[in-house]
Amino acid sequence: MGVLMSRVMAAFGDKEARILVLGLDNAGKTTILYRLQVGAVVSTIPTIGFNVETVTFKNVKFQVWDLGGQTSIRPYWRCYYPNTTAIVYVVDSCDKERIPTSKEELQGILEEDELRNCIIMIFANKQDLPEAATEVEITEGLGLNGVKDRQWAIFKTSALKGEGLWEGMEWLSQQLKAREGKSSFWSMFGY
Ligand SMILES: Nc1nc2c(ncn2[C@@H]2O[C@H](COP(=O)(O)OP(=O)(O)O)[C@@H](O)[C@H]2O)c(=O)[nH]1
Ligand SMILES: [Mg+2]
Repeated sequence: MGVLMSRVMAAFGDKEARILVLGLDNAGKTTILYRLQVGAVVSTIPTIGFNVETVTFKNVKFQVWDLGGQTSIRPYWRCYYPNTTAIVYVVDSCDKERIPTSKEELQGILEEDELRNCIIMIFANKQDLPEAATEVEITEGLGLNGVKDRQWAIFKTSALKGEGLWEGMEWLSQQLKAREGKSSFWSMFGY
């Protein structure tokens, strides 16, 4: 495992935490999971046919599934929301036709009560391909500028080449550290 990943993990402290890696099918989520090289990916189909991939590293679980499609399985997603610290939202930058769908799915996730304190990291993936939409186009397409009440950031990535992922993880660990600092400050006053 890379030095950077160790640092990200250190930023979590020893609390149980979850990172959800979400997005439409074919966005590159599974590829990213393998790229992070945190351990063996375990694939399970827990309920009525949605596939969840899990990698556990110490106290942090990375969990991946595809958004979009059947609405009947959505209530089951909620089982995975508790203890979620961050969401890595992956977009296929070349699939311009489905950006509105990806936006809708993201908005749905942002509205989930149990996920309201999550840090949101967007990966505009497949940037190695010439037809990829730019970061600005993805930001607009997902309506990110309207997201005011959350910590979010967007990164250009190529899961295929392993580019941009670490910049994102570095940002995430900074956010976690800042959050940790804040909570230890307030804990002095009994909060
Ligand atoms: N060119 C390119 N292809 C990618 C990239 N990331 C993933 N892919 C390809 O896109 C397809 C879908 O990737 P996958 O990880 O299975 O997507 P998932 O459905 O979101 O898990 C596979 O053929 C990957 O090799 C990338 O950054 N660039
Ligand atoms: Mg997959």
